[in-house]
Amino acid sequence: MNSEGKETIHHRICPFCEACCGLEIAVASGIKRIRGHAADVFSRGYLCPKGVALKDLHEDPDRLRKPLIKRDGRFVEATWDEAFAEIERRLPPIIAEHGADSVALTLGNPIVHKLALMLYAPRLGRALRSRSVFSASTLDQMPKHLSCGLMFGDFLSIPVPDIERTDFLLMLGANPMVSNGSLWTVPNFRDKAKALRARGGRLLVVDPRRTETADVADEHIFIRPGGDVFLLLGMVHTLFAEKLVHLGRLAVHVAGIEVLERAVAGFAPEKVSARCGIAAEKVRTLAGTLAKAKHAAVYGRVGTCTQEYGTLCSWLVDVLNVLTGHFDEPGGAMFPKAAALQSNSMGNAGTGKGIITGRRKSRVSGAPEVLGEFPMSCLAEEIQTAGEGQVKALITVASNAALSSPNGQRLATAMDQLEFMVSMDIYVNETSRHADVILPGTSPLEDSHYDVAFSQLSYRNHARYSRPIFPRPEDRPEEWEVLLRLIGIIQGKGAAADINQIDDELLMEDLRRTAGPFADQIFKASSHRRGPDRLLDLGLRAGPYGDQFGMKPDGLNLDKVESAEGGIDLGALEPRVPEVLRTPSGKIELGPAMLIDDLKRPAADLGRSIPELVIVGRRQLHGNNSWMHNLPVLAKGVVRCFVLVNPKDAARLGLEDGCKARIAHGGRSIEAEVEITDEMMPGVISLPHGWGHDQPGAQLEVAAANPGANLNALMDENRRDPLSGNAVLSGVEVVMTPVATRVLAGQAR
Ligand SMILES: Nc1nc2c(c(=O)[nH]1)N[C@H]1C(S)=C(S)[C@@H](COP(=O)(O)OP(=O)(O)OC[C@H]3O[C@@H](n4cnc5c(=O)[nH]c(N)nc54)[C@H](O)[C@@H]3O)O[C@H]1N2
Ligand SMILES: Nc1nc2c(c(=O)[nH]1)N[C@H]1C(S)=C(S)[C@@H](COP(=O)(O)OP(=O)(O)OC[C@H]3O[C@@H](n4cnc5c(=O)[nH]c(N)nc54)[C@H](O)[C@@H]3O)O[C@H]1N2
Ligand code: SF4
Ligand SMILES: [Mo]
Repeated sequence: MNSEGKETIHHRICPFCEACCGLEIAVASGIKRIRGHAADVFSRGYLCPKGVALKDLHEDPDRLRKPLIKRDGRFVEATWDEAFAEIERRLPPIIAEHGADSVALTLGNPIVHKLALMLYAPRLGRALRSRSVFSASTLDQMPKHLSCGLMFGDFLSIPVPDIERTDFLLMLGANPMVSNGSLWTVPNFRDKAKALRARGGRLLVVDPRRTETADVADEHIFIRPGGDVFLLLGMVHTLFAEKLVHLGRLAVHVAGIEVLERAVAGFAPEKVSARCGIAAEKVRTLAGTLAKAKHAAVYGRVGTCTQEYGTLCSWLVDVLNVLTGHFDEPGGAMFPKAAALQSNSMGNAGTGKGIITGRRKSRVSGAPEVLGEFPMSCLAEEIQTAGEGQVKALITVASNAALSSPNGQRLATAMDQLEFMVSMDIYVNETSRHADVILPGTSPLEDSHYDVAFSQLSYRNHARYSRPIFPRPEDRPEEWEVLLRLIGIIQGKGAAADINQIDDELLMEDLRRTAGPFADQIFKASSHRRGPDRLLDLGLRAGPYGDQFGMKPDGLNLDKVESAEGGIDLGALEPRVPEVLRTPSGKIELGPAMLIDDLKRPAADLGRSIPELVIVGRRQLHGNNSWMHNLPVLAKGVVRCFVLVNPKDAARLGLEDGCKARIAHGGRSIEAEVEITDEMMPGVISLPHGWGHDQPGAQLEVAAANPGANLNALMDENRRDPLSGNAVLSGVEVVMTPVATRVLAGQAR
């Protein structure tokens, strides 16, 4: 820890995005400097502007340090004991009267970026035993979980491009130059793309916007929003029609190829061309280039998931990888093998139970459960519709659903109809302002960290751990301790229950299930650690590189990972088929019945007319979804919530650069400033999500000064991919009209 005045250097993995950069933080009675950690084995010194903003987050006066309780409509500061007492007073009676399902849980994106939340939020879910669980996954990547679950047998068996060895990377609906990668942990994409091209490889981007990533690519192709399924089907069709299918080593590990070939028969390039906006010949060329490349990978992300055919797109991306012989091969799409807690390296290798979805249907819309959750976009109706199982109380954990989910206004109204709401959050923001009790999280610099999720999605295998940099104020519990307190209350043990005992009990339950007769022995093995660190140590020791509790003395444990400054490199990705598979057949399922059946929808949709104007989203380097607009270093002097419009559309609609325009859909509208640019495909406009910080009662001083427009105010809560429940957040038809022709001359953007 830092001693007053004297500068000390610390290392911390950045908690903000999936790139998981190693940071070097200089401390001398406060944070002096943040830069990339050059000796980090994984990110090698890279960082983006958000990494530097960790200082502003740590010091943000709006970041909550004390619990808040709402009294007579106003938040007042409370002690932790008072806050838990209030929860104990109000939550259990609701469960007693209306049952566990009446308490909903929403889980937000930052959970995966905090070890304590990642490992203990699921424990809260299990203790609650409510079916009313909702998360950011159904606003983001549930289609990929589902397609991978069906193909490979585990929701978390998600392949990533082996970028350092590939010759051809085909990227759809992703902009890693800004997002820094997603479901693919790949810090410093720019240099990796540069290296790919320098060795003669090619990067091709398919996106309705000529993005920052398209700018560093060899080629960019515009696609009609929501048209990816048609492009991908046309490519698969071509592979079969032109006899370009080459399974290679995987031939004996693949099932369902005949059913797949039959199912795509109606999607010849000529048939799909109009719906994706790409010439038939181009569709064929793309398939041919992919098939002929020595090492290639197809990668699709947010743009391919947040649309009505999300699961089909996610599936077809990997179908293309498999059919062209690039799957599970160096330079292709490969499975990482994480050091700790990766589900597909546990249990029997090569076969398993596969996945099940739809064990329950949501009460109001009948949406199927996937990965134990219902679609986030169903939450409002579950609160507002009376009847058995109606949601009466809500616990949010690092979730800003009121801004991040479609038609958040309806959800905000619904939140005010709840009998009780608790938010675990670091701000009073658009969501937590509706809560009765807010339980603040710690600063990332006050807790330890290890990327359990992202090491399962990394371009290279590695193990890296960060210690806390600053001591936590004594009266402030860590977030896993807060979760255990809530568990104690839900279990009827009360707010004052011994959380260490609860923690031990929960761990023993897990160990009895996973380690059987060795449970007691393993329990003792990591008794020198507490909480998430203990779970992590056990995960590392039992993992594929682990010391196996002494049986492999050279193997990993947390002591070893902790003492390796800059982390431990575990090498390039290696082929994992068939060991990685957990399907009942022990094969890669190319034609799962659920997906083949769903092809009826695009087949019926081939002739749909193209709307005049649709809206898509985008991300911005200086923010992170909805919650980093309050950090001065990122907000400095710039207005960024612009709607991008193609010049042809601007002329047709009478829009001038810098003017304000109204964008309307479904009887709702927002206003945003226009930037005219040919980087947009004609007929498509783009607005970033996560803005709209003008809600009364939020305490976000910096963000409120430049609130921006909320894209999700336009989105429909009823539009989903029916298989995964993922919200449709892209390609929504809108009407756009100028509000004022006032040109904001000279304004900085
Ligand atoms: N239209 C449109 N909507 C989208 C998207 C889109 O592309 N277009 N993208 C979607 C995607 S990919 C995602 S992941 C979701 C995200 O959806 P959410 O997870 O709901 O949203 P975030 O904006 O990430 O908000 C995170 C919340 O966690 C809080 N928080 C931050 N750090 C901590 C912490 O350390 N502890 C605690 N307890 N709380 C913390 C923040 O204050 C904030 O309230 O948004 C989705 N919404
Ligand atoms: N700076 C920054 N980094 C972030 C975040 C952030 O908010 N800011 N958010 C983080 C989160 S939670 C996530 S999930 C990741 C997401 O990371 P990415 O998946 O890279 O997401 P985006 O940058 O939104 O890129 C999505 C692209 O899809 C395009 N698109 C929209 N509709 C379609 C379509 O129908 N088809 C195709 N082919 N393309 C389409 C959009 O124009 C956009 O360029 O980023 C993470 N990193
Ligand atoms: S790229 Fe992501 S992980 Fe790296 S510094 Fe930026 S926000 Fe942090
Ligand atoms: Mo996300």
